[in-house]
Amino acid sequence: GHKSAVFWFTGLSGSGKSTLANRIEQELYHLNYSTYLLDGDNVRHGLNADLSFTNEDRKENIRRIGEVSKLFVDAGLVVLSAFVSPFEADRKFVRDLFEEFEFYEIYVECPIEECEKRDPKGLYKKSREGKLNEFTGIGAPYEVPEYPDLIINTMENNLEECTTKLINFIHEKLLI
Ligand code: GGZ
Repeated sequence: GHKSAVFWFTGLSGSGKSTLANRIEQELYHLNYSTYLLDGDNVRHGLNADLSFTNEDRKENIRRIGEVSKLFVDAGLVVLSAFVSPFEADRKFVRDLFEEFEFYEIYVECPIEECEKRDPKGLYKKSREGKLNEFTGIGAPYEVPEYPDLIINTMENNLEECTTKLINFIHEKLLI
């Protein structure tokens, strides 16, 4: 067996959270870690299908994901959670569910101009056209983490560089 912990990715839509988390999951698999990846694609369509993007629903979204992450940590897994999680208070709530060496906040940093250029789902465009209310970074806030455990800048570093940096960090933390 190995240690279990949560690596919590926070950042704007289009910053690269899910891409990085998926890539990291592959790497950890090859290193023989048992992992589980939580992101909007498998949570917001199922467990949290009843939640919208109001501040209250985002808070509840993050609370439930935190509790699910805790169950998976109890089950012995390395959990990768990739959610915008825009509010410091909600991220703090999740952190407080865990022991000090079980939770690591990773800020996936990318200027909003770059995220908007990438716009993989056309959501920034939709938001600019007034067809999507409360979109994070435009009609809704994103609170930059004050004390993240790691910052990964996906504009200044390519996917390989980000992956190497993350794997080194995760590997180190799983040895503590
Ligand atoms: C932010 C939204 C919104 C609004 C739909 N605001 O780039 P994506 O598409 O794949 O990631 C975003 C995802 C955010 O869901 P989370 O559960 O991570 O958000 S939170 O932590 O704030 O609860 C985006 C899409 O859903 N999306 N509407 N209004 N992102």
